[in-house]
Amino acid sequence: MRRSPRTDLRWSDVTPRASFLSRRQMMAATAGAVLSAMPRTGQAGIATVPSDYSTGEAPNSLADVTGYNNFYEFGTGKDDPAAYAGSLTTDPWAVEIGGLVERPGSYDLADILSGVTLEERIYRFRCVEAWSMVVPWVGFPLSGLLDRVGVGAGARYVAFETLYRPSEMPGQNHAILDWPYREGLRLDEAMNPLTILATGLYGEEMPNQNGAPIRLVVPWKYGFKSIKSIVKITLTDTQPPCTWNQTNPREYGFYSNVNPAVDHPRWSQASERRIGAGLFAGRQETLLFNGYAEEVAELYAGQDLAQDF
Ligand SMILES: Nc1nc2c(c(=O)[nH]1)N[C@H]1C(S)=C(S)[C@@H](COP(=O)(O)O)O[C@H]1N2
Ligand SMILES: [Mo]
Repeated sequence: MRRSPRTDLRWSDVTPRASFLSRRQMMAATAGAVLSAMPRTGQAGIATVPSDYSTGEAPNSLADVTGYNNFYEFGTGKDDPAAYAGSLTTDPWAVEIGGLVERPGSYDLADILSGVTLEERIYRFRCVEAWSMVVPWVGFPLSGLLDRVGVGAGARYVAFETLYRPSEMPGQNHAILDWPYREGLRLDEAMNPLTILATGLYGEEMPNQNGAPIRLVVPWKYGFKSIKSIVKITLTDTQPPCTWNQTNPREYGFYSNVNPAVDHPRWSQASERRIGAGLFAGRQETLLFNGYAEEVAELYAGQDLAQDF
C-alpha cells in the first residue's frame, strides 16, 4: 500500500464493479467454477463474495436501512442523516493510520481497497436504543487492514475517529457531542473475523447517511460502537476515549456488548423492536452478543459482563 496521498486516482475508480470481474474471478469462471460475485441481494453493483458469517434472516428494506439512521453529525432525528448527509464530500478520502503500527501513514482509500476481496455480510444490527435491523453490508475484515499496516509491539487497543468537517456536517456546529466522534475496540475484538470495515450496503457504495465512504461494523456490540466515516485509526497501549462513554459512562460502557441481562439505566435491553416488522409484530428477544456468542463469547472469558458493560 502506498502511503502518500495521491490525486490521480479516486477510490471509486478502483472499487471493483460486478461488470469488471477481477482476474482471479475470471480465471475461476474460465475453469468452470461457480461464480459467486453477484450479491445475494440481487442488485448489480459492487462485486462481492458471500460470507459464512451472514445471517439467514431477511434483510431490512433499503428504505429502512437508509432512512432510519443515527448520525449526529447531521442532526439527532432519525431522518436527518438521509436529509442532510447527501452533500458530504467522500471522494477523495484518506485514512490516517498511526500509533503502534509498523507502517504508519495517510492511506488513500483507493489503496486500502486495492487487492481487497469485498464480502457481503448480512448482519443483525442492534442499537442501544432497543431497535434493530438486518443489514446486508459490503466490507472486509478489519484484521486484514491491520495486518497490512503491521500491528506494532505493545498495541492493545484500536481507536477510530470520524471526519471533523463542520462546513459539511451541520451537527458539528452544535455541542451535541464532543466532536469528532470517537470509538475504540480492544485489539482482540478488532481482529475478530466478525469485525469489518464496510464500504457499502445492498451491493452498492455506502450511502452517506450510513457512514460513507468507510465505517466500522461490530455486530455483537450496540450500534454506536460502529463508527461512521472514519478518517483516523490509531493503535494504542491504553484504552482510548470513546464519545458516548465519555458523555455518560454510567449509561454507555466501553465494551457495550449486546446483553439482554444488563439493562440500560433508563430502559430494558431484554427485547428489541425490529424496524420494518410491522405495527403488530411485537418485540423480539434480544440475544446475548446479538446472537454472535459462538464467535465472540471467548473474548470475554473470565470477565464480569455486568461490570465490564
Ligand atoms: N460518526 C458517527 N458514527 C455513528 C453514529 C454517529 O452519530 N456518528 N451513530 C451510531 C449509532 S448510535 C448507530 S445505531 C449506528 C447507526 O448506523 P446506521 O445509520 O447505518 O444504521 O451508527 C453509529 N455510528
Ligand atoms: Mo445506536
